[in-house]
Amino acid sequence: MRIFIVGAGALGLMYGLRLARGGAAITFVTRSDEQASLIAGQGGELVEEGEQFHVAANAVSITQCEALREDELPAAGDWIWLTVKQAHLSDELLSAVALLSARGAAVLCLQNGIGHLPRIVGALPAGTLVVPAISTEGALRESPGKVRYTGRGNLIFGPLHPGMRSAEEEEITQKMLVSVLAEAGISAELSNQMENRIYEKLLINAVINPLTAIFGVKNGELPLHPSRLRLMSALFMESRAILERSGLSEEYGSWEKVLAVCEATAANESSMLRDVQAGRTTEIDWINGGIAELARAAGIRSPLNDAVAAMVRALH
Ligand code: KPL
Repeated sequence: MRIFIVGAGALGLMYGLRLARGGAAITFVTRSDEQASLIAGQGGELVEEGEQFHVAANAVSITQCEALREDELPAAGDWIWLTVKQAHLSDELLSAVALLSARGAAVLCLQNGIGHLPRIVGALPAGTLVVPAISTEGALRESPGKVRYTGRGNLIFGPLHPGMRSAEEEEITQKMLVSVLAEAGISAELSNQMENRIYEKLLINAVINPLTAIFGVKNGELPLHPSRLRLMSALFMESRAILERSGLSEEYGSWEKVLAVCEATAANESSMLRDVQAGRTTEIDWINGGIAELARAAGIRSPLNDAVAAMVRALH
């Protein structure tokens, strides 16, 4: 099984280098030609538990995909991991993924927020196995070829809607990936509750990400101040009510879970705070903007989600 990692940001680089180190056949498909030549020429650096590992890997850029030979392209049984952020899911990038998936490879989607899956499915060849995933692992990219693995977590994936292939074939494809991941020491879980998992992650991101970005604090600092805690709680209640109307089950997405994530990632800056600090586009439109969309579709109001979305947009 070959794995093509589209996007070599923090998450893509962290998974790709850990997998390559574990012996998996990895090709990075980067957004820039420069990053592809850097990784292909010098390999990547993975910092894990205070140790630094040099890892060799193949790399091409999305514009170079068209020049790949038939035998270099992914085929049935291979995987394409889409690790770019929502803002980078451009038409150009999706055309490259369509080319890569034309011979039957499955596509794993690791985006935060909602709204991207129908777009991805629509851009890929009919019948492509598109699998949503969420990651609770921590990674910090220190340079285009170097990543620090900052927090052990889990990769959870599974079918969202029955695909065009048989359920049995889909299950085998996904179980094979779990075993390749296990060989590289990556803990993965197959779930048939992906809608709940995606909404639960969305709820956590909808509370922690905009508020850490607005207040400029680390995840662990957010609940420490009483007025910030009240704001967190109000944003949680509004978001939870909207997501429940959209199908979130009671067992997923509790207030305790949000606080537990703040504690488990206490020393981290949220991805949204990092984006704001680096002057990058944030994922606000797909997180709180996505919840506001769901609210509109259900005919309910979302004043706090609208407010934090407007404030975060004003920050960049
Ligand atoms: O997923 C995250 C993010 O920063 O985007 C959390 C869970 C908030 C951890 O930082």
